[in-house]
Amino acid sequence: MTSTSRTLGLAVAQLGPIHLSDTREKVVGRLVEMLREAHSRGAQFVTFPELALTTFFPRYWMEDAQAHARFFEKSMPGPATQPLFDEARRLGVGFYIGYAELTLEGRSFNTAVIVGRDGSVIGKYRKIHLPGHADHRPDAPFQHLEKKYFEIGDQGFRVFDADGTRMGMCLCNDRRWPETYRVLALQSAEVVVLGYNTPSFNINWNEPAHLRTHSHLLSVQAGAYQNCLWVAAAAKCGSEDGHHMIGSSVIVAPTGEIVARTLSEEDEVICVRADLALGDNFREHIFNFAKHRRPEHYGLIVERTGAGEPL
Ligand code: ING
Repeated sequence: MTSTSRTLGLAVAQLGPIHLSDTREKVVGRLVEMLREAHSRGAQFVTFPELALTTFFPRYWMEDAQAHARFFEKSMPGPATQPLFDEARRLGVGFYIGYAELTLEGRSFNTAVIVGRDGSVIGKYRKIHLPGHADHRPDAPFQHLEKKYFEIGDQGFRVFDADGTRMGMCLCNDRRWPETYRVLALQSAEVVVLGYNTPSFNINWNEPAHLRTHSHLLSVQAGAYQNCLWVAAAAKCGSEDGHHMIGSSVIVAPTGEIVARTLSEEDEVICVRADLALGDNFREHIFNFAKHRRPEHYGLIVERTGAGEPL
């Protein structure tokens, strides 16, 4: 079947470090700069990182109220982020951005939104797979307190119409779980956008540093190939107040091939002209879900949370 070609100017805007001393206004200035560069290179959609407005604060122990006051957004857009929304609308570029959300009821989530080319918020996602711990571990070199600062997301994994592109989204650790991509692909997603903040060092065991990049790339490439998706993954990376996080932001095609990858651990834009019809060939043949999947044999995936005894 010859696919009709539909293309999307798809970009990732990787952020270098954000330090505790960096203001939101300064960070938003960096985001606007990268949005402009992406637009000048043909981007129609730009993917920013997870928690793109502040340092990765879950590495620090503090009272919830302190964290909420300093690192959370009460609205999106808000006063500090409005310039980004205004510039995106002026240029006619959609975007995804991750941030810490504090709701009017006082609930807290690790959140991302997809914004249309007209500057309107099209969809919201709240992180479901929260890694790390909730207790204080003073002997560890740093904390990973996403289970303390954020509630488990309550929006599910959903696909939105982003100016004609069927777009799903997720956040960071979600990209390591195959269920994430499959639930989005079963809703006919053709692109999945995600941001991540991935510490280079594992506080739980002496994991070789290179494996962090290996497992990141393996996860997004497998997710893309097995679900016929374009995947755009944006890092916030480099050394934030001495705490290093991996870069390797990538754009992956439905073939599973890396089409673009950042070279630095600084602010860096990568951009491709994504042929959305490329996924059609895979959906039509090897991963024709309707023709080949056998859910009657997959029951354990939703019946069990942890591993149990053989059937
Ligand atoms: N960060 C990391 C991530 O999933 C992590 C946490 C790293 C978990 C490596 C397991 C292995 O990329 C966030 N923010 O989820």
